[in-house]
Amino acid sequence: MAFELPPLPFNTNALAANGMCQETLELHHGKHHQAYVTALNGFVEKDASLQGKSLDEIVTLTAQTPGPVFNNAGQHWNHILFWQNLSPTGGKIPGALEAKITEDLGGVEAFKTAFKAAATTQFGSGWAWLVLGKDGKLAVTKTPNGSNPLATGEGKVLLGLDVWEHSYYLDFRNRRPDYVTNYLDKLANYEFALAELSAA
Ligand code: MN3
Repeated sequence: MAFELPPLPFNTNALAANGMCQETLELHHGKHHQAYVTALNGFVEKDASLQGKSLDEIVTLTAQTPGPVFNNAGQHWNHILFWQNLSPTGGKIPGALEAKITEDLGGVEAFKTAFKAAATTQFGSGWAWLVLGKDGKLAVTKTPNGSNPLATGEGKVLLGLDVWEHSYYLDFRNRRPDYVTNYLDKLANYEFALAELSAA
């Protein structure tokens, strides 16, 4: 069973008023994410040891020797998460999540400061994450390129922000910090993060 590009959970113009335009979503989902899926399927087709494995299994299996299979599997995994954690009504932190953020990270402002620092200091391409660590506490982290907290064993992902240039260049040009701030204030689906936290 080949891997498939999941549909976006909103229309491609649904985030335009919140700082992510239709063209960004069409290219990012329809071209970039699709390319990772196509490449991954090509590798699986040629490698019997990968056939029948779940995406999580492939990411975990290839994490120790990162190469093209890991990069494309990781990016497929990351983008599946990414679309779910964007919302046209994003930016509002539910009370139960805010309480956990305050307890573990020192408050919403401290969380946003830490997340912005992770996202803007990730040199080159990569991702910033809010994870529930194995110690049961929230943590902010970052990974390069196609890696993620599943690969690094850093815990369960609640939010992940793509900081590859293709995710923000049409909307924010070179201003990655503005893209990150906009994401935290207007796009981040904190309801999704809370649902993931509650299911953990
Ligand atoms: Mn991307």
